[in-house]
Amino acid sequence: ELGGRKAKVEKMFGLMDEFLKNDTISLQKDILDHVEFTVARSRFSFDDFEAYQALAHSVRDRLIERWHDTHQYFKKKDPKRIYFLSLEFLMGRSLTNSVTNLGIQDQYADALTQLGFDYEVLAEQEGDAALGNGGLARFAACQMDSLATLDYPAWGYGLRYQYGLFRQIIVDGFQHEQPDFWLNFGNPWEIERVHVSYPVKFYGTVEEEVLNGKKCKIWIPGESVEAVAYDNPIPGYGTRNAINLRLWAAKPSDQYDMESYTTGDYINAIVNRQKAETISNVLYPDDRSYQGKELRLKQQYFFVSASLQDIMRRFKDLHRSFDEFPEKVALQINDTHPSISIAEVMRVLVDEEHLDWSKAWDIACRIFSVTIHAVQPEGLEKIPVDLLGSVLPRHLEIIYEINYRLVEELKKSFGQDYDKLSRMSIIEEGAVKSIRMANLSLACCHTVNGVSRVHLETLKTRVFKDYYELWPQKFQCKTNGVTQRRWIVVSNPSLCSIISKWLGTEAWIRNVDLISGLREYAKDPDLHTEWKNMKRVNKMRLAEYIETLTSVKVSLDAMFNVQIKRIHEYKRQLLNMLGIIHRYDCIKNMDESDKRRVVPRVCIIGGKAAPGYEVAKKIIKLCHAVADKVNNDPDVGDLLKVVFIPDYNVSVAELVIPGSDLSQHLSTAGHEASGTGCMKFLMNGCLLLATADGSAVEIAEEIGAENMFLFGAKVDEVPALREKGTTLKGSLQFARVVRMVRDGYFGFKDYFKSLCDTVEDGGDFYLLGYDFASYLEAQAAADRTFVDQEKWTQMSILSTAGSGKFSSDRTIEEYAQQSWGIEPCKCPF
Ligand code: NTF
Repeated sequence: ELGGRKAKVEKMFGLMDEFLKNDTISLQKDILDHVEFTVARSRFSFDDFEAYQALAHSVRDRLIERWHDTHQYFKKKDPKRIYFLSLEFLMGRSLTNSVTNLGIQDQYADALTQLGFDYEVLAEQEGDAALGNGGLARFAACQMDSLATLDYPAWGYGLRYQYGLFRQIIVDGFQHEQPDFWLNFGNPWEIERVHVSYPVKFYGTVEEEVLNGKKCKIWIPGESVEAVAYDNPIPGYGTRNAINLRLWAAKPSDQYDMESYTTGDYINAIVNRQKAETISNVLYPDDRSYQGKELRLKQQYFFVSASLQDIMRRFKDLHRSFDEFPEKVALQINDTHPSISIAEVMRVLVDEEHLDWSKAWDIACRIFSVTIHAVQPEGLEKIPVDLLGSVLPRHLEIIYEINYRLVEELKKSFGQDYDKLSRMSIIEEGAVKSIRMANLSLACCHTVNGVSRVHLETLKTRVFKDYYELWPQKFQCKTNGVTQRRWIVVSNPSLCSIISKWLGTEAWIRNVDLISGLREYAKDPDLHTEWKNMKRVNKMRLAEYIETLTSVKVSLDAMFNVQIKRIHEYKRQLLNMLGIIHRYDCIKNMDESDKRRVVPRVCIIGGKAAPGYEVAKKIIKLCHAVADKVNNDPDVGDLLKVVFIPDYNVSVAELVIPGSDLSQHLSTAGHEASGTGCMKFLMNGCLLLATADGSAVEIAEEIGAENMFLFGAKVDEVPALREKGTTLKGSLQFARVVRMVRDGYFGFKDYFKSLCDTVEDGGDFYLLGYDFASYLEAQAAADRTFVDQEKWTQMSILSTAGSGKFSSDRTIEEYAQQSWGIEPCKCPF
């Protein structure tokens, strides 16, 4: 038998080429084959989109090859694996990133040119995979790139939403949301695994049963939905490793609702079955609060349950006893969203594997670590007890048991300090009794990570103070990072060549510490010339894009001043707008000779507001109202232009960031957990104008505070300033610009009234009034520096040179060593 099988395998190998070939002719042949057999178009007539599809499939073949080899190798070596659970991944486009990481971009570009196509034009055909809202989700994507590049045995697990983050369209200056039909034209980057599927159960009751003389609980679920795997290979750079991002889609289950078939209501039975699919239908578009939605809870449990079944199956293939589980498995919970996995692991170990509670708990405590991405307690999810009890009745019992034991333990430390006990409890008593998912994570995880030093401090001293005092060793700082592959190599190829040329090596693409070697040349006139040319070409590309989208023509000599991120009150896009209004007001009051000294500016703003977030939506409208007035004012001309870029997403960022001179990060100190956008700008040599918040504090340490424009209240000043409340008055300048908006200078007087109220009338929670003067001063400093182009370019070079620390490669190394205890496992070439 064995001999027969071996012969078959040998025959198969003989039939296959050893590896797919990457010479120009082979690539062309592959692309044409895909045109004809995958896309099913004639190879004599196909358009750019079809060419993109064929190209993507030929890249996908190469990815699959590596991905198979990597998994074969992982299986053979059986290292400890990290499983990264995240409800959101913001991957953006895959083509250019994959081709770069595979190292065959030039070959593809040649192959396409010879076929009469342009690689860059085809790359533009791809839509973004936007299965996430903002920072948290994009950071997850950067981490996947670093995990693959650094050869870590890692898996990502998440949800395959049918509709990703909404598309933003602007009508008369107002945001409208439209569904993101990202799968309508197929997705060449995923592999549907119909045979990898698991049932996920909901609702029902819990019953008691006696097994081997012991009482046990069993869950009799009321509904079952099938989770089907869609695999997305993630290639590393400069390695053969390609890891897997496995996203689950909900499908009706075979066992589901058999009852209705027998009642004869065939049509309704089918329609009801289809409802199962709604679980993975749509991403929640609000990134800060999602309290108490049944569908949200079902999404969380759905992906967690399927992932854990998959992980346990893989473990059990090779191991008999769960004693070894913590040696083979590390589970990372990305924010509190997947914390139900703690209860699920306990349920499986206790109810299905029949381990003792204390043994199961010990295992759970050794496998889980969590990263918190929010600062405000509102960002931490709470689930009403009634809801959890109805959707996952057994999990609610388990959480009660965890909490009972936790409180017993806390009593040993804190006696009868009931205030403290109730703050630390997983159950929140109150009008709506709820489960605090963060506390569930704190009780179990061996590590609780903050995403910057300032953020960790906030977690320790405010958000989780009680827990920190009890378990200080659990709290760790893992400052975020971003991948230089996507954010320099792919999105700014000219900068990439300059860096490699001046460092004399491309090694920085895998080892970004080397980038500090640029410091040595920060004053070199030849480097300055190359640097300025690079910036100008990138600005030109951005200017064309702006003109196509908004019909606004902008001057390349102006300073491109950018703020792109989700619209939030704490991120203070309104401060930016008020600053712009101030600048406009000044220009209006200048004579011609003063005007000659004004540094021309193009102010670029982009970002989405959560659909129900009224204040954020008003800020978007204000941008448009101000832009309308300013851009059409002949007194102003090229001295000031205001541009709102609609539908901000990852690929827009890839275009905007390399073309920016100055970027703005204006959060009220203590509110931005880290910020990762600033790191992308930093890498691209854009100067930062920022508050001393989140990672900006660490950036200042790396590049020197003199190389950026810092302003505003410091983290520890904010609480006292708020205390002063009503007695705090912004400057006269502040009052004047707010008055302009109030008086309808930009129209829409009634509509903007409530927006103005947020920063006046004793409110101003985010301290715009207080910070305004210092903000204007920082802007003025930026103007003065911009006039001195040598100085500006030097600061720009020093920004890139000091960005090494902010690579997600460094972040991942820290996680691997300090939280997960995993080692690289490099697939041999
Ligand atoms: C974000 N959080 C934080 O607001 C950012 O400061 C941070 O850089 C990123 O996470 C990544 O850590 C979120 O996106 C969320 F979802 F929590 F609101």
